[in-house]
Amino acid sequence: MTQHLVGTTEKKTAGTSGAKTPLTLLGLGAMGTALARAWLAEGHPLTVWNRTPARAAALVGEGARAGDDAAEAVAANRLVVVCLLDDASVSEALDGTDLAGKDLVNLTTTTPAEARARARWAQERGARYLDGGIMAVPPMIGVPGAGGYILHSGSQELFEEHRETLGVPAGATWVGTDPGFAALYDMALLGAMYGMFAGAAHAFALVRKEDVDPVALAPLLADWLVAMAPSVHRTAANLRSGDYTEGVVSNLAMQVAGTPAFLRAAEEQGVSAELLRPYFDLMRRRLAGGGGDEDLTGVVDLLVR
Ligand code: FVH
Repeated sequence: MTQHLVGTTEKKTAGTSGAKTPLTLLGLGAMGTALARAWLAEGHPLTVWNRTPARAAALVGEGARAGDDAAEAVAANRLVVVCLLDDASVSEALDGTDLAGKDLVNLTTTTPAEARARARWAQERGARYLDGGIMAVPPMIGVPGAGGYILHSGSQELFEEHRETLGVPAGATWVGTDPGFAALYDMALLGAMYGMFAGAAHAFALVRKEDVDPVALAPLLADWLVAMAPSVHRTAANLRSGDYTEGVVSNLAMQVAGTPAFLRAAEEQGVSAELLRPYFDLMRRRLAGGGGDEDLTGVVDLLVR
């Protein structure tokens, strides 16, 4: 299976590339509305549809055309972007639409298996298909330099055909021909994000009953997380080489020896250690298996069933 990461397409300045591709967008939730505004701001003729029609009203005032129903909105343009709640809502919204000859880009968060099934489903209906995963929150959409990007997978040719349009809301990045890869990357990155949120929740809980202003802790916390984030490059290099002792800075034996202090500190502060404990258990299992000279890379293998 081909897997490539190609350069991100940053938002283009209006008027640099002639006529703008017209498109249809199904789904005007928080994210869909932000996407719609980005395309309208770049001058793309836009047809929108939402299950609750009232959500289209403001966008119509800003230049969008509202389809009477999903089928009519889909019929309006070759390029159809979908940004709905989940895979089930995509089934519901597209039921009864004619997708023959359409280029369907599904930015709804789904699992890799759902994305692959959706690609086959679209192909059976005569559509070309790209899956997508949005690595941004709505305020980052249409804001160059905000750090957001959108992962795409499926036909590279189709991606290239629509690269400019797809790159308007946030940088467009193609991650492989396997239509499940955008969802796979999305789940991996968002999963890591939730791990970070869990760690931050523990940190704030620890100081909650003390005379510590959470606003004073926040910049220290953010800077620390940013400082530690590059450790993923070492993990990745060790996973690739298979040598988990290479370049180790803080070995597992030392780190496991420190874990009881974290549990005692939580106890002292009247804080549940339920977010830390599962990770500490994995560290201890790896140590028991002989990984004392490694860093934390071995935990990855304990997770893979
Ligand atoms: N918002 C965010 O921070 C995240 C950032 C990362 C990517 N996600 C994903 O984007 C998808 C859409 O998210 P959203 O923020 O727009 O979500 P909501 O504001 O809750 O809007 C949901 C839209 O889905 C429509 N909808 C729900 N069920 C159905 C259905 N059965 N049939 C047709 N449409 C349906 C809903 O319509 P309505 O309630 O207004 O009638 C909204 O348009 C999502 O996959 C995130 O994971 C966002």
